[in-house]
Amino acid sequence: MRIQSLTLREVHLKLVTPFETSFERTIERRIILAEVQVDGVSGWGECTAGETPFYSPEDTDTCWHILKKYLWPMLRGREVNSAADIWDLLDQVRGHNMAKATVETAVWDAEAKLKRIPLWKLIGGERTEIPCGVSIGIKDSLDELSSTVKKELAAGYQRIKIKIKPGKEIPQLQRLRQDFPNIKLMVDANSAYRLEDLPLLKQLDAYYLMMIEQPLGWDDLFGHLAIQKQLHTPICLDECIHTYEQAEAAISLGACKIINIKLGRVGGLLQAKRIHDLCQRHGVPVWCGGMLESGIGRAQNIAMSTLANFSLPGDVTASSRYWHEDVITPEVTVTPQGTIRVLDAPGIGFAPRLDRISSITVRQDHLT
Ligand code: OSB
Ligand code: MG
Repeated sequence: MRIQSLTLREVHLKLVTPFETSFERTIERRIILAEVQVDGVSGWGECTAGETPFYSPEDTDTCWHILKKYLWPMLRGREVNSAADIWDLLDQVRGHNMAKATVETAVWDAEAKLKRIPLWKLIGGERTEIPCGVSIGIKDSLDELSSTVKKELAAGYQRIKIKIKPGKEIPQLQRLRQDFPNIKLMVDANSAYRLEDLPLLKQLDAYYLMMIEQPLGWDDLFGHLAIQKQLHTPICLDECIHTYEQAEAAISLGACKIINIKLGRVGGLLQAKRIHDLCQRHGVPVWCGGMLESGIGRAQNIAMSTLANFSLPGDVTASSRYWHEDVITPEVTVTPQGTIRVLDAPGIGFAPRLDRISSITVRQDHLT
């Protein structure tokens, strides 16, 4: 396969509902879409970096810069046997996993299209239906939180995750357990707590949560180990896991019992699969995290979620929860049972809507 060109487009998309985490409130996304030309076929990938470096070190602009200045020159005109070769070609660049995943996932889509098979089959996926949960942002009032949970449960979603931060956890959990005693419930702190908050984190054990996601610092494996020893509730790591080696360290130290895998954060599908396989060997379940993706990233997430050890409901949900109009056709929909049925069309299986994409593109670069 010969890598012929890369088109980067920055698109702006306004969320249907603003999304608030412990670190910021997002109203509009600035997303880079990558279209790579391989042997005359287009493959599509999405950059999952945020608008700020407040979740992880990359942002939309660092990704554009790294892709254009360093990653593309390492790939331009190259002959590869598979998208599995891309990661090693980019080895000289340290970190910048979200920038790397943008182009790597696009080459996977192109390879699957060239082979006329769905991407999920190309990577060895097994599930034809994937379980879905929702991630609910921090709300101003308990009534608003409770009614949002009620609406998502009615839509069929199998588990509820709420974002928390100091002072916005105990009253929220008390209310939700009062209104919904038996649902599958979990929390995500996005690194809002410190080791000294252990007494408070211990109180969370009373709400029989499936897991507590990333309570401590984004690079603090040792702290998570210290609190996991003191908690009954499993810790799930998100921000801490950027590499296979970090996943290995987290598992062997006992810093977590569950891992959230995000394609961008780990550098693409090859690394995601390696971490998935490692977790599977150690009996650590994984699930697919979300980054408020447009349809392209969502489709990539669906393909990854078909791997066997994605046994817990992920944060991959219907297009309409995020966008008035998505950039793909068909849009992603969820069954009344809270699952997404995997498509059998070649590649990511959802077609980019070029007219819609060009109408929301604010900058574009065609690299050859
Ligand atoms: O920590 O999982 C996270 C969104 C932005 C940044 C970080 C996270 C999230 C989410 C949203 O939880 C998940 C989704 O895409 O619905
Ligand atoms: Mg998270």
